[in-house]
Amino acid sequence: MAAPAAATESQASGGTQPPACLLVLGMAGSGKTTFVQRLTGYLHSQGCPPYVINLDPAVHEVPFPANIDIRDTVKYKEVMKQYGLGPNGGIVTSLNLFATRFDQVMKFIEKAQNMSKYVLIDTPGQIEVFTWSASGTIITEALASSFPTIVIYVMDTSRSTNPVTFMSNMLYACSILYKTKLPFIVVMNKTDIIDHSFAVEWMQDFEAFQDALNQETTYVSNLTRSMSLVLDEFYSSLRVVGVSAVLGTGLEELFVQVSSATEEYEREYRPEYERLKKSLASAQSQQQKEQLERLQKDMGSVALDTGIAAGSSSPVLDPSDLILTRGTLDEEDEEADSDTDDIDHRVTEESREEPAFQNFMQESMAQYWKKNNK
Ligand SMILES: Nc1nc2c(ncn2[C@@H]2O[C@H](COP(=O)(O)OP(=O)(O)O)[C@@H](O)[C@H]2O)c(=O)[nH]1
Ligand SMILES: [Mg+2]
Repeated sequence: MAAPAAATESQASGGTQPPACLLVLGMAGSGKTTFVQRLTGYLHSQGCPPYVINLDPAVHEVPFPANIDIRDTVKYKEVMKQYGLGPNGGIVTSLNLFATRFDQVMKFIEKAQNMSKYVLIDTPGQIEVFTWSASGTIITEALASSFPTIVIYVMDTSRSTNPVTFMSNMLYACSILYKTKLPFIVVMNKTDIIDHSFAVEWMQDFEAFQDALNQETTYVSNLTRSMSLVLDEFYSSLRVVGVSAVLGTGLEELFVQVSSATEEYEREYRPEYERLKKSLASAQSQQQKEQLERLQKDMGSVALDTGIAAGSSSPVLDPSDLILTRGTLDEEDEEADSDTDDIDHRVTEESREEPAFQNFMQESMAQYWKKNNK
């Protein structure tokens, strides 16, 4: 019962404790969405309802009640069509558009902090869309500079029983840890299929992992052997929890780890962020501004060419305002969209991006004016 305990502790300590943001990352199919769904249900049952954010623009159905859903803001299929992008480009661009207005999301989280002790954030299916994109960095840094933010790396235990696969997954986890530099929990999911004890043993006992590797004869295993030495330090401080998102097992243990990760944030990250805030405030905001400007320029420079005077009293400020307010555009049927998979995106995406976006902006703007001038 760590969740309510954590909640009670913070209430007892007087002032409002900022909510802990759990950023759920993991390979496609590892069970992130199912995990967030299960966690949401669990926290509700503990009388500690979380604030839930869906950042996957391409998910068909969100199986949990999302307080903020990127799909309400950016229609990824529309973005695909208007930019002439394939599915991956559409997802990345949608997240970029959303990230330009993440300040608004931050305000919502701040408002909700008296009601929710936890903010759960589900991310796009393909992990690299978030972990290796400018928008993922902007979102992570925005969260981590204000709230205790913990990375929850979900892995599919049943697909990691091969020592080489396991190691690749762990290297990926390690790279995310070093990139985000945030408190980190590895959730070994799908323990209803296979218990995660084999993985824990591999992490704690170097010999056991070597024995497993010895069954492998490929050249890859030699590389893995030397790399596993490197990973030893990573393993030694790693929080690992076995969970079944489907059955809901392991969640109490998870919240014990979340409490300890939150403490780690307060102890090690918060002072660092405060120090950074003070000494680098201007430099940092300048850099963020530049990043945002670059993003906005990449996607929305055309908005400046539409003939609206700079000093105009128009409420339209930038492309993402339009995205946020343009309402629902026509839904397209599945068959028509799937044709775009045949396009060679490397050739077409960049060349089409600007004119397509220009059309998109003009259409959106027209709709926006119509709506607002009624
Ligand atoms: N057996 C089992 N299957 C799971 C578990 N968690 C997720 N899944 C399944 O794994 C698949 C991918 O899950 P999803 O949550 O969509 O993964 P995501 O792409 O990471 O969001 C779905 O078919 C889920 O039903 C689990 O704990 N046990
Ligand atoms: Mg998902």
